[in-house]
Amino acid sequence: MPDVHLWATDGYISTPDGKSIYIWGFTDQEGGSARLPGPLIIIKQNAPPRKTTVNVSLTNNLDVPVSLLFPGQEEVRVHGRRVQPQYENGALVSLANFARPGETITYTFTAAGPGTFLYESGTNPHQQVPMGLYGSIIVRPWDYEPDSGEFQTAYGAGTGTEFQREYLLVLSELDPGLHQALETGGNYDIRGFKPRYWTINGRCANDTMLPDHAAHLPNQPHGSMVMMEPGERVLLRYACAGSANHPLHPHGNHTRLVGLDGRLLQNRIGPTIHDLSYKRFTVLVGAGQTYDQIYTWTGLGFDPVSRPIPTTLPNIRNVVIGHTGMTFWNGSPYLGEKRELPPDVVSFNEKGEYHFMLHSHAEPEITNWGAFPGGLMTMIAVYPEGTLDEHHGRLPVEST
Ligand SMILES: [Cu+2]
Repeated sequence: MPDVHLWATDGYISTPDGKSIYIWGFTDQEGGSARLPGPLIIIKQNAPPRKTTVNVSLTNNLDVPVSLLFPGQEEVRVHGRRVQPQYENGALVSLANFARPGETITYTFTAAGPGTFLYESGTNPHQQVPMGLYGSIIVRPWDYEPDSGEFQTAYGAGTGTEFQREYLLVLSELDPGLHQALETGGNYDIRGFKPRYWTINGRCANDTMLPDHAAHLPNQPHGSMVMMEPGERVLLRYACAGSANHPLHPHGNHTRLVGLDGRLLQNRIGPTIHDLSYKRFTVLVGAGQTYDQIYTWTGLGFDPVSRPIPTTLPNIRNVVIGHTGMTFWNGSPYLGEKRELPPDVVSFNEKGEYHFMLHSHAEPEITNWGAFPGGLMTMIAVYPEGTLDEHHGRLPVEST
């Protein structure tokens, strides 16, 4: 039975335009700073008929009450009793039992189905969730087995959800006015909420493309570069912890939606299986929702013999070789083939891979306080076969 301990506390995050923003959030380290998003909880289900019961203890180091909601999980209890909305003097003060400042409270739930889920504060959620009190949960099917082909799946063997690599992108948006007010004791009217920053895994572009555990982003440990090889099935998990919907789309190929809110898009009526998965160019990631998708890059129009270059050749003036002295161009339009670059030109391209965007189609969301590029934007990098390190796109079987 997995046991998780979270601390609600405060801390600071960085934005690529040099700001430091005060947040509330969760950490799994006693005495640690708040992280954005909160620690990822990964649970592998027990083989049926055994239930998968999870204990989450919450210690509240903030000076306001904090609680946890587990949307999509079943039998959520606190100290053995069903979780309840909390009232004081007849007024609703929390959607769930809460921990007062300094208290520890233990929630228990049953992870009844595989998929991607959120957890977040249910106390003043309009304030506490945008401040950063949210995180996500991955539930793996009981037969999950990494590197096993048919058993490395999102929803179980035989569900058509096999994958080779997986990436989790947790979205949110942030109004610095709210954060400043809570840091300094100022006033803030939530009805005037106006986001200036948009985050994937707690980072704004271009920090989204930096590696996990980048040293200068200690409270934003997760990047969101999607790194893959041609033909691989990549499981893209989107989770929207914000209060707005965000239209995300990857370039290259469409995604196939296989799961929504932790529900496999499949109907089983007797022996008949109806496949309800569907392909999308842009997925409108709804507030509070999660989307599990399979993405495979084939290269539009790519054919190794008749059309080996699945792209229009860039004009040489547009490949940034020259006075800037650096380029993403690898010297060749072919995946994996390199040509010599002019002297003094540095290429960021490692192995002759292709880079293209995955971003929000709502243009204000790809800025940082009005400056492009920023916000909900990251890159997909397709590496030549056999050149991408195995550790990319590998999340543990279970969190420890
Ligand atoms: Cu685009």
